[in-house]
Formats: sequence, structure tokens, C-alpha cells
Amino acid sequence: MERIYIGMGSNLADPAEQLRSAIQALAQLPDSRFAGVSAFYQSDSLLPGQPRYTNAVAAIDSGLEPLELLDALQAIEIDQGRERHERWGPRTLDLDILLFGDRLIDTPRLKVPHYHMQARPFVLYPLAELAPATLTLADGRSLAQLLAECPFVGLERLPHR
Ligand code: A4P
Ligand code: MG
Repeated sequence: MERIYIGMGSNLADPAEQLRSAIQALAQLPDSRFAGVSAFYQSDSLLPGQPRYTNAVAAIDSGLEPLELLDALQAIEIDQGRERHERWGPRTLDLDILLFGDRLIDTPRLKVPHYHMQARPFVLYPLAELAPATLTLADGRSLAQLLAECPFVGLERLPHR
């Protein structure tokens, strides 16, 4: 079993509901144990002209191989995206593999650690609720260092999940 952190994001009209469904689905992954979820955080989209995002990070312990997990996460995205597609338009659930044990993966389909996670407050602050501050990324920087370089700006921690 390896500890895996998954970044979740949605900017549907009811993104919190979308994240709750994703959590239910993650809890049912084969050969895996759900290990926790952060609070939900809201922030403006990085892309202009889009609704605000709700983001969170979940932790699982899993015996799945990285591409097996990616397949499963994409199936969850498609499930929820299709369900919502008729009502809200384009797919708006993002499930990103942030960290997979201490593996460094660089293939066309999968890059871990997830690109840009080092500088995104809506990834780092929820991750810090679940992971130890001493957690070190492949480039040698600790989560504590990354947080120190990434101000808590534009991020709203919601009181309820
Ligand atoms: N892929 C490669 N590495 C990974 C990985 N570690 N985890 C590949 C998951 N997938 C990975 O992803 C495209 C392809 O990336 C996948 O087919 C997979 O093989 P996608 O989810 O279909 O596309 P995407 O999410 O639109 O692209 P991307 O690059 O993940 O988008 P971003 O950079 O995450 O931007 N603002 C706020 N506040 N919060 C957000 O969450 N998200 C975005 C999306 C923009 N602005 C945002 C947020
Ligand atoms: Mg993505």
C-alpha cells in the first residue's frame, strides 16, 4: 500500500456536492483504503471568465498501480461529468494525482508530482491538513517550505463539507 494524495476541483453551480460525490467514489476504489479528506476551499478560477472553484484534497492508501488509479479516477470524472453534462454543460470535476508514495512518474499520460501543485494555494493548503509538514517533494523542498512561498491569498476555507 502506498499513500496517495488526490486533488479535487469543481466549478459547477453546486461544486461542493460534486466533491462529496467524488469522495464517495474514492471510498469505493478497489484494493484501496480511504484515509481522509481536507476541508473544502473556494477560490477564483485561474482561467478568467469561469465560475469560482471549490477544491479539496483526499488521501488514500492503495495497492493500485499509478495507471490503474488514473483509469479509475478518469472513470469517476466521466461518470460525474456525464451525469452533469445534460444540466450544466462541460465536465467540471477534476481529479488529479498529486503525490503517489515517493514515486517520480514522467510518462505522456501521467506526471507525478502533479505539475504546478508547488505553487497553487488551493492544492497546498488542503494538502497540509492531511500530510506532515516534513513531507518532501521530488525536488527536495518540504511542504512547509512550499507553503511559506505560497501566501494564503484569494482562498476561502469553508466551514462545512
Ligand atoms: N495527467 C498527467 N499527469 C496527471 C496527474 N498527475 N493526475 C494527464 C491526473 N492526470 C494527469 O487532464 C488532462 C490529462 O492530464 C489527463 O488525460 C491525464 O492523462 P484533465 O483533467 O482532462 O484536464 P484538465 O484538468 O483541464 O487539465 P489540467 O492541466 O489538470 O488543468 P489544471 O492545470 O488543473 O487547470 N482554479 C482554481 N481556483 N482551482 C482549480 O482547481 N483548475 C484549473 C484546471 C484551472 N483553474 C483553477 C483550477
Ligand atoms: Mg486535471
